[in-house]
Amino acid sequence: MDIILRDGRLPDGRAVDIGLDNGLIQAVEPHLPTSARQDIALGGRLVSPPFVESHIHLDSALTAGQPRWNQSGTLFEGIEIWRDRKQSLSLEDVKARAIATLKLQAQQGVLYVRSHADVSETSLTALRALLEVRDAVKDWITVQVVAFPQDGLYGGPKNLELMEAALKLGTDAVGGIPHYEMTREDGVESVHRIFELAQRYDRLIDIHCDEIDDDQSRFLEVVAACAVRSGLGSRVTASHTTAFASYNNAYAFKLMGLLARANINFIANPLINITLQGRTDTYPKRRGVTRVKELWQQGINVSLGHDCVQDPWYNLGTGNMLDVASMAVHVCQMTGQEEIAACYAMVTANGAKTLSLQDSYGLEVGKPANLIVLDADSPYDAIRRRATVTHVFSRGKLLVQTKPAEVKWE
Ligand code: 17E
Ligand code: FE2
Repeated sequence: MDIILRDGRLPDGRAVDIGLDNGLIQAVEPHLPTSARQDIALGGRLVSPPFVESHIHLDSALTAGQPRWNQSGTLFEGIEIWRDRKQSLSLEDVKARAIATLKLQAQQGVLYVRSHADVSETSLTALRALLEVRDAVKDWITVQVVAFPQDGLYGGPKNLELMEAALKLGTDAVGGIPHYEMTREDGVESVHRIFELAQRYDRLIDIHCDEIDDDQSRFLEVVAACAVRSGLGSRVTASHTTAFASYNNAYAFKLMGLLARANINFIANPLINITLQGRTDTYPKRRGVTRVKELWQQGINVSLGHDCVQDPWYNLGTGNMLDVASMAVHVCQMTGQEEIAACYAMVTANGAKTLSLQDSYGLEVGKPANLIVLDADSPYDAIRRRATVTHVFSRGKLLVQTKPAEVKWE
């Protein structure tokens, strides 16, 4: 055996030794009698599958304040600032920021990332750069790229053409933004077009859907209906869906039935949407995060994303998925023990399911040897203290180590 991790604790509480060899998990047992080239004593610490960042915009990461800061704190001012910033993109600029962000994520235990790439920019620089990055980093982190028409599929005369060119360049998924199209009809039409493209090019779907406080923004039902009719189901993801938090309960109840039938994935981005939404409210002020707890109670797959690390929409962000899980626990009022465990699953296994990577993800014999060790004894403890990820193993090798902070009282 190449590496044995001794006396670790799995998220479900089981105490185990884990053996890694040949890039795969070879053994997960209460006690491994064999010896290894490298023996690492975990002392009962949490050993977990890696974090999954199911929703981030790597093309705009680390641009906060360029060319100006978002004063209103709204999605719409963010889109305007980005429209200016993206005029000066170069491959080098996007690649450098994306790789710096991926390193920040990986050192905090993220080994799977789905990034949106804005394709409403005539040279497709953001997209080309992220496709190059996806390839350059594949030996240590898995990246999926979504072709995302930030200015709307019908917001400009060239946007549809650009989307198709992006798919030909090899993106993993088709994206969309129906609530930002000029009319409701354009929004509906964009969803139909996205499904058509996904089927023609055999790609996943991940749509920014109803990211607005308008209780009349109802593109989620269109996405769900298309998922049912096309049979694409679990290959489809609805991101943000913040308007769902503003729907009246009678409609929400009816919609929930359709969603369960559609079998689509949801991604909530609680860090950013708790700050972006509710900006036109006085008091009471809405939280603007989708109905995470109720979706989870229905057995629907929900994962969580950071969305942004220091960009025109959110000038904070650390890349740490425990920050995201902690914010979900608070905003979605998921403070029960099972609910906190569910929020941990939303930044790990549920994220893998959203990315359609569940077959190669998890701490089971025969799976790729991607795993992390945390300075915590349970997912609850990890979220509560935003525990340090002490070891990150990727493709069977130790990739990064971090020492927890040491406190010394005099
Ligand atoms: N673009 C968008 O439409 N929505 C967001 N939350 C971000 C970019 C970050
Ligand atoms: Fe987003």
